Amino acid sequence: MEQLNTILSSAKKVFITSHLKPDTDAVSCLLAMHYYVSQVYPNVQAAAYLSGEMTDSLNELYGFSQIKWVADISGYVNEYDTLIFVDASQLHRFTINPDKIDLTKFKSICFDHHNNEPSKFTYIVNEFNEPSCSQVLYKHLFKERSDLLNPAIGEVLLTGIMGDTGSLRYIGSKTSNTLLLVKELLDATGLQIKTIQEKYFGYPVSDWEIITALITNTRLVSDYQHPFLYSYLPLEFLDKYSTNTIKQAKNKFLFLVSGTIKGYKWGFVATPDTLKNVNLSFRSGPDSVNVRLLAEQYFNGGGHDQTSGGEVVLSDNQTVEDLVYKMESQIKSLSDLPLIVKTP
Ligand SMILES: [Mn+2]
Repeated sequence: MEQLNTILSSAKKVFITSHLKPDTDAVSCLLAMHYYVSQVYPNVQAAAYLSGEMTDSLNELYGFSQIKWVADISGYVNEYDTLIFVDASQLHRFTINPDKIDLTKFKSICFDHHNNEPSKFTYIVNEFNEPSCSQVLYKHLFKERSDLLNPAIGEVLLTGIMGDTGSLRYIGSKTSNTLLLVKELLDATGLQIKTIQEKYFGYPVSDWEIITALITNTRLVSDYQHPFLYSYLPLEFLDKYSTNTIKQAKNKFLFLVSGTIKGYKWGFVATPDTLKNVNLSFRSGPDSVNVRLLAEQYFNGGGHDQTSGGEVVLSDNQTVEDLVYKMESQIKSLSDLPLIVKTP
């Protein structure tokens, strides 16, 4: 912390950013860091940048309107003497042109929670056992500075934590300390989890239209040793929605159904990416099918044991519905495969 203070005390212009395709935790960390630098070092000129398209579902977060959304950050950093990176720790996660940013020319600071080989920053805090970067920032920068904590910034941090923990659903014994930090933030903000859920994680109408179609198209397959469910969207959805909108809505659907239908521990969703390419998302639970191996071996993909993805090219005149029927019988023909995830 002393080193951090030394760097920021001598800084004049500070550039703060987070990773490409910023998720909720990334945006929250960016805003919390920007607020921290502005409050603690009032003589520093601090700016918050993100590469890519604006994600306006978070626009009620404190400081959101100050974010500069640019095509890529690499064209902007050279006006600054100090760079701060949050919620990732490899330069290529922040810019599509990592070779255009020479970290040795700057003082650089990084806060992260991903387990990977980091780029060379002047100062780095990477706590990869923590489920969100927002809580890493809270612990290091705000916890002991109650003067800096107010309802607005508490809401920013809480929203980031909820973003990376499935609104606290993924917290287990290894990460239960998060709940103590959440308690402190709830006490500081006077907020309720449900209020944040509605404010920042609610469904836009487009999501809802896609989700209802996915629910309607859901099939439960019970005549297999590992019962599963699946759903799909027909190609026509590409006429109405961008692939990005489809992806976001599909993720919300997967979050809704994963593990919620008794007896059906795993499944997949097929959504069109283009008129030819169909994207597959697999989800599984403990003691069920290892969907990483399934995707690797049969569906041109990979990922994690309980969350994976794949891709299939449609043959001429084949519909997505035809494809998922074919997948159903293909999966049912797989009898004795080492595909089970063991409970950790
Ligand atoms: Mn994160």
